[in-house]
Amino acid sequence: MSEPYTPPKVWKWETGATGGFFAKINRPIAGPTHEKELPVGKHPLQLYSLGTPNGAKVTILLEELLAAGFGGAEYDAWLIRIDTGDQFGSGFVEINPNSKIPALLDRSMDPPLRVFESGSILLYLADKFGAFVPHDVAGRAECLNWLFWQMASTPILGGGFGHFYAYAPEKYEYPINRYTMEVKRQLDVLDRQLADRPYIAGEQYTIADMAIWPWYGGVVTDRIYSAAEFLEAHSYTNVLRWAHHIAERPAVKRGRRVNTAELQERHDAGDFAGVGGPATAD
Ligand SMILES: N[C@@H](CCC(=O)N[C@@H](CS)C(=O)NCC(=O)O)C(=O)O
Repeated sequence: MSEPYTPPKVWKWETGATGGFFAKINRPIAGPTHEKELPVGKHPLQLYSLGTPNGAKVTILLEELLAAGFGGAEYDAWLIRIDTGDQFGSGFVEINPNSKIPALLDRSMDPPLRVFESGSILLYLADKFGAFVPHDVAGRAECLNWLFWQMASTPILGGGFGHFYAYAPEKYEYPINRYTMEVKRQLDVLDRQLADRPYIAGEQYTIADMAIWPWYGGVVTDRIYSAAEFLEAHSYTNVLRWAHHIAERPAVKRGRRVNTAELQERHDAGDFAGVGGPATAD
């Protein structure tokens, strides 16, 4: 157990007090810190993002849409460096008052439409192109059940477990135990769901898979948090089978690379050439 802490009557912001990896960007107030216009490219869809699991959800969907023949899904993806505070620039805050990637601007309409929150962006794009979300009422409801499950559950995985297991300046037993318990329960929820269906929402690959895979697929295949052994990831056999299967999709391979160190910006399919191999059609 760490030292007991008695909270003061009123919490005060002391820079650096939260410690850890995010100490220099965390702050208790919203709004912009500086003036900065966002760049605009040639396509109607402008994405401002970073290649984290939340960012990858959207670039995977955009690459899947393009692979499925929806040319209107062509997009410019601009890098938002959250470690240096790009998310607090005035232009970014205008399209996402919550200052978090990913954020999308659809310039195919006048005035341009802003979309923020990764789940909202996935649903917006899936509806816009009529793809990767089932058309029947029951199928759509099940897909959205799991999309919203991801949005609600993952803060426990990332902000809870991932923070205390991987990023906190010291290891504390209490939060690690608390969040490990819940993350293992979530992995078991997924494992049971995937026991008798190939994809999260049933027979069809949907935005629910695209939302869940970067996080939970990342944990079981040890891409994020280096916690696969700690969590006994090998025991979630259905999640592992699903995670490996989705990882093989060419659009997923492309989407994962966007806004990372190897491909900081993406403006057309040609940008993938020479980055982990050419951009092939699915
Ligand atoms: N619920 C949001 C979460 C987005 C989020 O947490 N983004 C992180 C990177 S993965 C971010 O931009 N962090 C910057 C910050 O907190 O200042 C979503 O799904 O879009």
